[in-house]
Amino acid sequence: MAMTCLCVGPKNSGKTMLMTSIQYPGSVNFTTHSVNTVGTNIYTINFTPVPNENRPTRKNQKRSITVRELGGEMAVMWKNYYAETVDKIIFVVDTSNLCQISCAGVLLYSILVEPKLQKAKICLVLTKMDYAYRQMRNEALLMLQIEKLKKQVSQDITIIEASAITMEGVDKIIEWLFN
Ligand SMILES: Nc1nc2c(ncn2[C@@H]2O[C@H](COP(=O)(O)OP(=O)(O)OP(=O)(O)O)[C@@H](O)[C@H]2O)c(=O)[nH]1
Ligand SMILES: [Mg+2]
Repeated sequence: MAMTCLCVGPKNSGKTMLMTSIQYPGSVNFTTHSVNTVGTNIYTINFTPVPNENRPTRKNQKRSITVRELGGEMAVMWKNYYAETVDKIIFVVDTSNLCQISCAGVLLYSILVEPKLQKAKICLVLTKMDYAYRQMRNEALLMLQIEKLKKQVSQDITIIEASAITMEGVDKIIEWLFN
């Protein structure tokens, strides 16, 4: 069965920019504008395995994954996309938005307790790390109450720092997607 991957997070947290920079490397820079996602966006992420003698590529290895972004504007409707078939969730948090981080933690918690999403793997992306006034990883994780949250939920949570502008973390997100 095809893998389903969702990309969620508060409005303006940077989902569209991040997914666009992953889909089309080099297409996003500091002059790029984005519009709020009304409804959902679909991204096709391709994976080109680097030839490696020690790690032969498997014949049936997935080369392309589709990710569906759910706009922050329609958070009340995200539930319609939750299903047992969702195996990966990218949750995007804006580290430059101090006011939004704690709310993002509550939003993340509400996803993690969703009965249909108990088997999903979670990638928590701390984005906009290119901003000088961002929260650092540890402060952001503290505000999100990650340690407390991890004790209460069953899912595997991978934390990646990223930026759509500098492409920091993009490789790690792709690796996580295809693993
Ligand atoms: N400096 C910087 N700005 C970013 C980055 N990612 C997004 N932005 C800016 O943040 C704003 C919102 O980005 P979007 O990617 O549209 O946010 P979104 O999460 O898709 O928002 P919704 O679709 O409304 O849920 C835009 O003005 C972007 O220019 C980043 O990595 N660095
Ligand atoms: Mg968007």
